[in-house]
Amino acid sequence: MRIALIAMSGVRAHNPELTALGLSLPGFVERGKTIASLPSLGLLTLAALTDDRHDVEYYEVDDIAGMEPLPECDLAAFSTYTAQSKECYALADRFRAAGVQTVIGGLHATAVPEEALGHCDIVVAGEGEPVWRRLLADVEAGTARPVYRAEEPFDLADAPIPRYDLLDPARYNRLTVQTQRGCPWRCEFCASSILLTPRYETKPARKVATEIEAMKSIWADPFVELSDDNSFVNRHHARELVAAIGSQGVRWFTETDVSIADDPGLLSMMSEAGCREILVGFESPNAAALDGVETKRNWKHGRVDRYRAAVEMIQSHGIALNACFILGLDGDGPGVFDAVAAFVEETDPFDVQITVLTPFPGTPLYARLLAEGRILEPAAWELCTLFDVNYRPLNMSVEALENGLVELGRHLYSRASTDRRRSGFKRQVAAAAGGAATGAAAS
Ligand code: B12
Repeated sequence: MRIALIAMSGVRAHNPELTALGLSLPGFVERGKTIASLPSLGLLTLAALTDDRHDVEYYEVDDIAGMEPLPECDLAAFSTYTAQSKECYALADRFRAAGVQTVIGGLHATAVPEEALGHCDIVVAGEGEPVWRRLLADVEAGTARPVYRAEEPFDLADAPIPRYDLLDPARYNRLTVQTQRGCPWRCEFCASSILLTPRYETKPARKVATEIEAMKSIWADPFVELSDDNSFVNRHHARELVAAIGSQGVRWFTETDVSIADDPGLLSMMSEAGCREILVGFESPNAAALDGVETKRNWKHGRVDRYRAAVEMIQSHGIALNACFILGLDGDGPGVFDAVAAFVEETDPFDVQITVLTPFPGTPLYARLLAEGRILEPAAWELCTLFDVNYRPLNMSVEALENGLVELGRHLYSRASTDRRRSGFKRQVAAAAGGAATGAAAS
């Protein structure tokens, strides 16, 4: 069979003011450029599980959307998130009209498989690896079912090496590798891999090293982004993982939770192993807003007192921090914009990310806000960009949240604020190095 793998990549924002403003501000542009050009690791993974007798082509949506006629194939397989799901549906409709079988997978199809089925022949809900080979065999035999869903969580020890060789490395400024799935914390808003797997799963460290090696066969000195939700929950695995990545001599970035600041030994290892930046979801600097955000143990609420010290602890190891805040949480009012600005000014994280609370389908947040009659436009998935407001905040108006996001963005991503944070980071690194040197001299 000829299989076209189609990645609905790119970044999206509908709010015209934020789009116009955001795209011209230094802090936003830098991160925006970086994240806008990442390939679909899900599709590269499925490609690796595809028998050699099939022909596989990998496309980014921008390559294909304007193509007339569409590339010839027997099966068009799409991977999409929520924000681009409608664009994905429109493209799948075109393939179907041309007589091509279509399959859609990914986080959005997992959350609303029935909706996706309106635009394709087959939907894969949940992890792709356990069902992909069966699905291809059924398509060949003409017996494919409308929905495939893995029965058991996938064991990442069985993960194939993603087909990085299908990519043109010149198009990307980072490549991704995944070292774990799931997260023990159940944040109400989380629309990430906890929707795919109920367990916290880790990939054996040596396997991660092998995958990075494969990446290096197409790009000698890649910047590696771990496509993880929370890399270092299992501290034993974390140490093996960091050592394995370190053995590859690459620079890398990942996402983890604030408890990393409790482990200076691991931070030192990470720094030596090439970790350049980590992203941590602080969500809000206010305790009241964090109360109940993590639904299992109220974990984030219990950590807020240590947020300020955490920034310095992380950055003093030479690891830049991207501190993430969600604007419009139920426990926050209009004071949150100044509170975030003050937190950032006091602590100087290298990067800051501000987004608005976003009710993604399949999350407890979406179900709650829908039940409370607070979703403005149900199923307006194109607004699930993290920058567009599609719910009624509890303690401020929609306009106050939209304007607050834009104003805070204008402030935080201004050249002055960006330079200030970058100098603050350098100061923290230098102070720690000075302290270490003094300590060494004294001992
Ligand atoms: C890398 C990444 C990106 C890359 C994606 C590159 C790409 N082409 O896929 C880029 C930078 C383009 C990106 C963009 C955006 N992203 Co993003 N991104 C991530 C990130 C960090 C990792 C995702 C990843 O690689 N996972 C690993 C792979 C292996 O998992 P997977 O894709 O889910 O695939 C598995 C299954 O889903 C399934 N599967 C997936 N596709 C298919 C297809 C078929 C045919 C089959 C059978 C199976 C299958 O099988 C795979 C293996 O099991 C996550 C956060 C995180 N930590 O996970 C956010 C995340 C996915 N992004 C998010 C968001 C909101 C966005 C943006 C809207 C941001 C914006 N404003 O523009 C855009 C989305 C635009 C769009 N396309 O709709 C949300 C999505 C939530 C949601 N449910 O939609 C997440 C979860 C982060 C968050 N804050 O919540 N992102």
